[in-house]
Amino acid sequence: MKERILITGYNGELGSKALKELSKKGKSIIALDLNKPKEEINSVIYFRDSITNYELINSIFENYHITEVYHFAALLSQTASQNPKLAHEVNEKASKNLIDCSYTFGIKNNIMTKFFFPSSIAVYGPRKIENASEQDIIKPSTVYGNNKLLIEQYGSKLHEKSLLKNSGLDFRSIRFPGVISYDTIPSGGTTDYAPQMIDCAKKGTIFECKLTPKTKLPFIGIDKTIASIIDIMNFKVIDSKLRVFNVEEANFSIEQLNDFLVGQFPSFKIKFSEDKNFQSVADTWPTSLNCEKAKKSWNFSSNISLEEFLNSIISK
Ligand code: AKB
Repeated sequence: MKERILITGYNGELGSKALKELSKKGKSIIALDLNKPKEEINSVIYFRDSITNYELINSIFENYHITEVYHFAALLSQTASQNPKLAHEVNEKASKNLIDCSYTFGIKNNIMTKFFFPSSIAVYGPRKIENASEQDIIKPSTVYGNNKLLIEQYGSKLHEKSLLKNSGLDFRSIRFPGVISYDTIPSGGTTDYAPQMIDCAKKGTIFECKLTPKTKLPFIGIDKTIASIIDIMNFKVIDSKLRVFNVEEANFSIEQLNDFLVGQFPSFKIKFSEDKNFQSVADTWPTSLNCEKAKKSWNFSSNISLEEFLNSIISK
């Protein structure tokens, strides 16, 4: 069957770069976002609507015979905390509908519809742990973390059911740490401080930090993020009961990032003014991730030092 991809949230930090990368592979792409494209790619069919428009979603599956889904449309942690009802509609109900459509049309077309779901370190909690593996105690303390965990479990269960039928859903998910882009400054997330700090250092403006200096979290660069998404979806089969995998390139505290930036931009200044809404979330997320399962199941690898990682980000 002709490969047809559906990408939701194609204007976002991950969606926009995944769309660009996938369009280079000559795949037939249907792209959905609330906003119109910042730059149109000729071969892509665009829809401007919400993923909560179930009639539209179902018609896209019906009319375009979708074989792969990359689902990036979501509210991030801080936005979700401020809008729990909307987070439930978008991050949970609409995501479930997309998974159900993938499963139903997979069975109808006798294929396993590949489904990529970007999960998050937000599923961890309530204690801050080091070297967290996928099975570590998971009791999210945020709306967003509960949203993400629910969809991880929903997709994994439907994947197992599909294996028995040899058709339906092939669910694949990566639990992302903070993502650092060099050309997009995210908002609405708890880990946004890292790209925001780097942006302020480059621009010579003071950065007001909502977290304490010792706060330590894991991160990944956008290039490795997109490469990981393409890699995990390129595998014909991922022979693993586990369907959700950790990835990380570096982990560091805010004072480590500040020391590095001052070394590169001596005039850079940071002002700490703790925000409980941010600190209470960061204090439940792991300081670092164990990525052995991703290495074993789909060859994820990262052996970059903190210095090399940060230099690669600021040099872009
Ligand atoms: C956030 O900070 O909300 C996201 C995430 C780690 O999932 N960047």
